[in-house]
Amino acid sequence: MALKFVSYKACPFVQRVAITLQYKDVDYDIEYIDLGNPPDWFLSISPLKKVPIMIVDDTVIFESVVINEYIDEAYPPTLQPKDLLLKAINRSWVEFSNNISLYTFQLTIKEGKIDFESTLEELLDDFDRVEEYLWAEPFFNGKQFSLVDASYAPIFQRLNYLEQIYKPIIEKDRYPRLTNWKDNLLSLKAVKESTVAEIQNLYYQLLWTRQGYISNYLSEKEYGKRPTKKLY
Ligand SMILES: N[C@@H](CCC(=O)N[C@@H](CS)C(=O)NCC(=O)O)C(=O)O
Repeated sequence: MALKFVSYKACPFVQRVAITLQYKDVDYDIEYIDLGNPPDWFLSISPLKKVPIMIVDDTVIFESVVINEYIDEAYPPTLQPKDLLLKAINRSWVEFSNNISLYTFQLTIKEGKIDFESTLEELLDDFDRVEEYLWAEPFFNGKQFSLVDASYAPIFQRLNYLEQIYKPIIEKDRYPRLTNWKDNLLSLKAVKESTVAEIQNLYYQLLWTRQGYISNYLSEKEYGKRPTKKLY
């Protein structure tokens, strides 16, 4: 089975699939595209015009959650719990991560301080829910790494980058279990090797390109004259 993974370097949805591939040590080819100027071949095969897509032999699958479940089942042993109810709960929290991922993205585009801070509050409220649920360590289900872990790690990585220019976001006093979980995930080899090496700089470049409120925490000296706002 040949896997061709179509990606964008800074995409958190791409990264959650890359983490699963890395963790399972699966062989794959990767092609990065420029989402600001997507190639025609990509537009013609990606139903939502979004990355990631995975081309399995000649078949295209899309949506990161679905791709991750496919990889998980096609390359055993599974990273999902055997117990059906626990597996459903895992899926629920993966779904919940999509919401958090959206807030994390919105933090990069909100223009004013008030909008930025209210998005941050919504994100923190979601993290309160996760903190209430978390019961295991080092990973979401305990010793066994899972697709839930793969889904949250890209979010934690980006928030970690934001914290380095802004101020603490996931504070240990409010989120003791979440903080441990985040640290355990960010130190994992499969997570570290799931992006291009220059991801942190690329992420800051993207903040600069998007020109949201948070870009005020980057300096013109380093990133050049303020550009016209773009998403990618
Ligand atoms: N629900 C999708 C979301 C994927 C997504 O939003 N990808 C972004 C890049 S991070 C994208 O391709 N955006 C292009 C566009 O919206 O035109 C998934 O989980 O795969």
